[in-house]
Amino acid sequence: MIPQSSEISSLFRQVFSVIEGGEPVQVTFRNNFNLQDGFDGGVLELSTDGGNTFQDILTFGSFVSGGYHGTISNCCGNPLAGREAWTGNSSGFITTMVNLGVTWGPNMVLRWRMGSDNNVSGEGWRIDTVAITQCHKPVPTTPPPLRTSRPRPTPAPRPSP
Ligand SMILES: [Ca+2]
Repeated sequence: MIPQSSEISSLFRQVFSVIEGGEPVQVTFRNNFNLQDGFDGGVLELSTDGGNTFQDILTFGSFVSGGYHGTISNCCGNPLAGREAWTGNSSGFITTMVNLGVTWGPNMVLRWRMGSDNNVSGEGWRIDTVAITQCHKPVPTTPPPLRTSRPRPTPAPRPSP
């Protein structure tokens, strides 16, 4: 059977408490895809309005590792045509890490979205071990005072009774 062009997506909503004034968020996940190279592909998108609209993750930030490495062809009806995506074969799980460049908000939703064209299928796309990391901003600290006391002599061992 030849598949019709289609898309499928998974949503990931906030499942952790937000650090007010924290550093921008980093998203890491295990990424395994075997999709028709250049014709079928997957992207990661972010919504900042509770899932009403989504934009590609690269609108907000950049990949640290395991980023997109191909462009989806305009030829055959893929809804992601013309976009950078994960396409082809990752040859097993790779680690993808994204610096979002924005702090996480209560209306943010991540979406893994796969689009295929109207012919030739691949094995598919697997996502695992999603982690969203946000750090506190570093707090300025005053250096500890220098130690001025002299080191104590090592006590002599006591004779046992
Ligand atoms: Ca295809």
